[in-house]
Amino acid sequence: MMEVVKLANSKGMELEVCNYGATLMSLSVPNRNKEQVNVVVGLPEAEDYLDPRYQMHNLYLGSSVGRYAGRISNGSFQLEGKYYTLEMEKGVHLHGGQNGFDKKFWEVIATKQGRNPRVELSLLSKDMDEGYPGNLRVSVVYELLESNALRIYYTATTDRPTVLNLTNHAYYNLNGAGSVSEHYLQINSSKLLELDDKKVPTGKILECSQTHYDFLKKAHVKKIKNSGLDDVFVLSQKPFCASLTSMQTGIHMKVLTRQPAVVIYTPYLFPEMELDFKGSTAYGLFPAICFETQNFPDAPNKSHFPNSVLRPGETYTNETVFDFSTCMDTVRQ
Ligand code: G6D
Repeated sequence: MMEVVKLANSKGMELEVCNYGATLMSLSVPNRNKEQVNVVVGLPEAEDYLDPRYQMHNLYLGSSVGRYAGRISNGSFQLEGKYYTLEMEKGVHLHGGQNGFDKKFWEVIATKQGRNPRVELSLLSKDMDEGYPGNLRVSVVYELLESNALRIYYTATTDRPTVLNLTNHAYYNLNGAGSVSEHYLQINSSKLLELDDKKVPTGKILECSQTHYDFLKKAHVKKIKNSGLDDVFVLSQKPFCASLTSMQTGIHMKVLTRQPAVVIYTPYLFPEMELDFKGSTAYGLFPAICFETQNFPDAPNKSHFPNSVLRPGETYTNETVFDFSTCMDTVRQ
């Protein structure tokens, strides 16, 4: 049964979460003039996320993604001598499969209003759910800090060894509409994973300086040219991961995490003709950008990648903070 939880801190930050997919539906923060801007792309009502006209586009707007976020090659992996096969399309398993965590009804298990308001949702992913071994108990906490930050904290435990990689697939646009092409982007990474033609890691790690992906210094998102980003950046100087700034609204967002990588994804276009977005917002080319903090994709099949196996008695954690502030200098686009 669908449930929506709204939270607000004392500094003008508000969010809406629904239990379907433990989805972040909206996140509004004050701009330099203290007006609210919804910086997360979402749909008008929670029920819209069930609509086949939305689901057919596989956008994962604001969703919690798993059991394994990203791509797994050949839709299979071996674990403790056993061979597991997963749902796949064109030889690739993506984001936990057609019925991944983004399409499950999570349970709202706790809500706290007042200072640092938070909501906790929980899911039991049963043994062999979408082909993955182990009964996995997952939880996610969305928390609004009084410093105007959003903290997203995933934890999980299992009763049998399994592979696991969770992330949040929110799309950010600090103008609340239009395009992110003129946003300034900084990525605190000098290395990225080489991907094959199916966007699966080859196992090779490239220097960003060898590509046009070098965002160690802030640059406009439009520097990326037409192909956009859909890449895995290796994080070595943590916790600072990336930042995004809009000179139009003055909103600045810093992304902090201790995960091994961040997948940064800038879709070229949304299917605007078929979808109504929250607030009847219109987006343009390069409408938003995702910061999917996570382990390396396909780590279950690449022994030299960071460990992706969770065993009984261990707790998986993935904590990411999106820290918001405003910069007063106004450079009109
Ligand atoms: C595309 O390749 C991209 C993925 O990285 C993204 O998560 C998805 O669209 C929404 O498949």
